[in-house]
This record gives sequence, structure tokens and C-alpha cells, in this order.
Amino acid sequence: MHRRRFITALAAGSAGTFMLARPALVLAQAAPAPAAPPPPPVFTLPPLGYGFDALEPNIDTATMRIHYSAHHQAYVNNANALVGQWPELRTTPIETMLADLSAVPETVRTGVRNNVGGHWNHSFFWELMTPGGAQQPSAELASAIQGSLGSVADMVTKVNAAGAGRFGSGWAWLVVDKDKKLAIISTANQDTPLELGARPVLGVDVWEHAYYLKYQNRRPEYLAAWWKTVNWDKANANFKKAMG
Ligand code: MN3
Repeated sequence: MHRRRFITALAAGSAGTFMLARPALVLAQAAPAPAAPPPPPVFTLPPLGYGFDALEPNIDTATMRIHYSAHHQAYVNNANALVGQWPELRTTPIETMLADLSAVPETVRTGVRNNVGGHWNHSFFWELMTPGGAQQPSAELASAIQGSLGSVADMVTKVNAAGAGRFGSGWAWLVVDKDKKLAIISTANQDTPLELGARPVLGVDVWEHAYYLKYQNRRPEYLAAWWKTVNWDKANANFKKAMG
């Protein structure tokens, strides 16, 4: 009884109040603007260009899938999350900011170093591997290697030593240094050669996530297998660009 009386009273109240007030309210309001689409993300995962299984047996399918879809994606997501704190991430060319991290505000510098660096390093790395492609350096690159590092085989041995000798996580690189000379270096974590004024020709990821599922603690074995995936066409192009 009480409930029914209450509902009746509510209905009458609604009719009395809302039926009159509402049309005026609706007319007074502009049609709601459609929600602006969110701006596109600043950083996106680049296409891999080959299947996760394409580098078998040297780099296994599960490692490729997780490395690309989880690890690299996380660097991309974390880098995008920094844009709110430092909007210049939208407009500063990625290589410019990585080459001079001192110009990045201190509040986001470590985040940029690790995540924008990780994004750049991995984008470089995926392109440097291929199931096919030229199997040797170009004559120009081979000649430059022989000029400063010994034979091509010596260069491979030295890159492997730099990778095996990197304590913890990081990368081993063949670079064109700031004096336009070929050199072999290693960087920690997701630090890039750009910070040293160098341009990479070749680079290999020696984080455990790059090899542990297949090779466990055997980093040198991973490094030896990795060379069988190298896209020398890309390395040759990297060298040409770095010297140009
Ligand atoms: Mn990695």
C-alpha cells in the first residue's frame, strides 16, 4: 500500500516537473559535440616484416613472439605514457633526443633513456634480421672492416666478445663512431650508440629475454647463431648512411 502510493506520487511529480521543464532545457543546450578522437600514439610498434617463426632454428618462435609482442610493446607503451609529462616527445625527433639526453627534462630522462631507447634499439634490431638476404658485407663495408678491425671474421669475434662480456643486460654493436671510424662497443640496458655520437651498423640484443628460452645461460651460443640471421643488405645500408 505504502509503496504503491509512493510510486503514484512519484509519477505525478515527474509529470508535473519534468514534462514542463525538459523541452526548454533541451532546446537551450547545443547538441553535444562528438568526442574528439584521441590523438594517435607518438610511438608505435613497427611491423616485424617476417613471421615469428622465420628465424628458426637460430632464434626460436616463442622468443620472437614474446620479445616483439611483449617486451618491445612494453617499451612503446611506457614511452607513450611519458608524453603527458613531457609533451615535446611529440615533436622532438627520436634520434635527436637519444643523442642528447641532457636536453631531456630530468623528471622524464630515465624513462626516455630506457623506453624510447628500448623502442629505438629494438626497431633497429628487427630490421637487421631476416630469413634470407645477402650473407656478406658489401665490398665497401668489408674493406672498412679490414681497415680497422682485421678480417670480417675478426669483427664477428670481437662483437661476440663485447656481447658475451656485457655484464647484465645490454647490447653489442658495430658502429661508425663520431670520427667516421668503425668500432665495436657495448651499451648497458637500453642505452643507444647515438648517445656516444655513433651510428650503428650492426647491433645484437644480449638481454636474457632475447635468448633464454632456447639458450638459457649459453649467451655465446646464441651470439654464434644470431649471425646466421643477419640481414647484411640492411647492415650495408646502415654503413652507407652512417658514412654519408
Ligand atoms: Mn630486447
